Amino acid sequence: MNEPSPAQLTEALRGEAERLGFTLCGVVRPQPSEHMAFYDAWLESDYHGEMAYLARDDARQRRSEPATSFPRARSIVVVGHEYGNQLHRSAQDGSRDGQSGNAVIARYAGGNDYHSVIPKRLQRLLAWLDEETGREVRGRVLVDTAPVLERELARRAGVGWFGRNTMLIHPERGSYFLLGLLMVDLELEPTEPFSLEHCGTCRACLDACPTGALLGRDEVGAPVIDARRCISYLTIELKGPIPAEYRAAIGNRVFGCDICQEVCPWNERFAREGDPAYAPDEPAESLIDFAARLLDMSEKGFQRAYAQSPLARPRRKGMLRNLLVGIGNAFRAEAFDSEMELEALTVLQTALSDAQPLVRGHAAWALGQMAGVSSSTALLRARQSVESDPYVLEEIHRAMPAD
Ligand code: B12
Ligand code: SF4
Ligand code: SF4
Repeated sequence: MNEPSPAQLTEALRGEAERLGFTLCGVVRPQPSEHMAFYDAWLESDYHGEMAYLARDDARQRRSEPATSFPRARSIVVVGHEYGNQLHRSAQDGSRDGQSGNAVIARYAGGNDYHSVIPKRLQRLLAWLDEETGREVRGRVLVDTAPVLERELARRAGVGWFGRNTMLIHPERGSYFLLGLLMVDLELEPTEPFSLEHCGTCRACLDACPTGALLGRDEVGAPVIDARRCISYLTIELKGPIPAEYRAAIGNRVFGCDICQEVCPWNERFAREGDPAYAPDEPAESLIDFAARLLDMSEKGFQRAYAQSPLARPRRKGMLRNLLVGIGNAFRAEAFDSEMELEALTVLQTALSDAQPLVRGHAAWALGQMAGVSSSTALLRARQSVESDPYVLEEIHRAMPAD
């Protein structure tokens, strides 16, 4: 049997990738990054906040030369895995205006963690390459597991363009897809890069971002984000308290944010149902029930319960912090019946004596938002008399009505 040519292999590979659920797939050579000057300037502006792993010098070097992550690499296969489940969810639960009592989780995170879903399938793609070529193809799978500018490679592989919201967007699929890479020691034919930019004069994402994280394009056309303001960063990556100025804008989003994708006309028109691996098992849960459940768990119990879910990342205390911000927002924004109010107060009282200062501090803030409820002030006063943590005392002080 004749060995397939690089072009035949690429074509067959794309077909196999599609069978594995990767509706987007392209191939690039492991050339040095073209975007390091932009990346360095972005770090220089401190837009990465506490994500120190992005700024480490050795990792910076490796970003500039993708091949350092797998020196044998002759080709890089880039795949996109769609997760656009519950496409019309925001219209149903009011997640866009933050007025609902339900906890909103970003679409990519409702089901299984993509860091385990995508690698398993890319390993199957690698095994398929063995069969197809009749030799042992060596490869490395990367899904956020090495310092690589994944979107730059994906654009070069033809997967999409950089939208003003910084997301890579495909003209027939939108942007609800995750990226994965397979580096191989095999020569494949590179696919056509994506060279057009289809945002035009649209600014919908910039106008909709509730925290002003999207700063528009710079002088060379690169989209800029101040990650420190992004709800995704604030609810997933940030370890400590959420800065008070952003809490109201977070609404009921307790893990990540999809607003700048929800308003994008390319998603409104083209996004499809994603892979079932990312679909949530349960319908949306109320903020109060969710918080009550986590307050009852230890960190170990939480890690067990969320072992397969992206929600494990911020840990129990981070998720509770986010839920308490959501509860404060929900009760400030809407009038609830007295039964719900009582349920909220019970949860906040428990949170106010949690072992974690981060949880107690955000419970105090949430009580401060329930300005019309007299018992919320009584709870704050009671905690103030026994609290010793300076951060929590500060939150209680700010939450108390002025005398
Ligand atoms: C750090 C990080 C974040 C940070 C910072 C986000 C950001 N926009 O940089 C935070 C926590 C905020 C975040 C949020 C989200 N993230 Co994130 N994140 C990453 C991560 C790990 C690194 C990104 C990075 O290096 N950022 C720094 C900037 C400078 O790099 P960049 O975004 O690649 O920017 C490029 C452009 O600016 C471009 N550029 C430079 N010069 C020029 C010039 C021109 C003319 C042009 C057009 C472009 C251009 O080059 C830069 C480098 O390639 C990547 C995975 C990875 N390893 O790449 C996932 C990744 C980008 N995230 C992803 C997702 C899904 C999200 C969220 C949607 C999750 C959610 N629902 O909450 C949000 C989206 C928020 C948003 N609008 O960006 C996906 C994006 C898939 C896609 N279709 O684009 C990725 C690729 C993860 C994955 N494996 O799928 N994320
Ligand atoms: S994910 Fe949300 S907060 Fe972050 S840039 Fe987009 S709209 Fe703004
Ligand atoms: S909302 Fe408009 S400006 Fe923003 S990424 Fe989509 S098309 Fe581009």
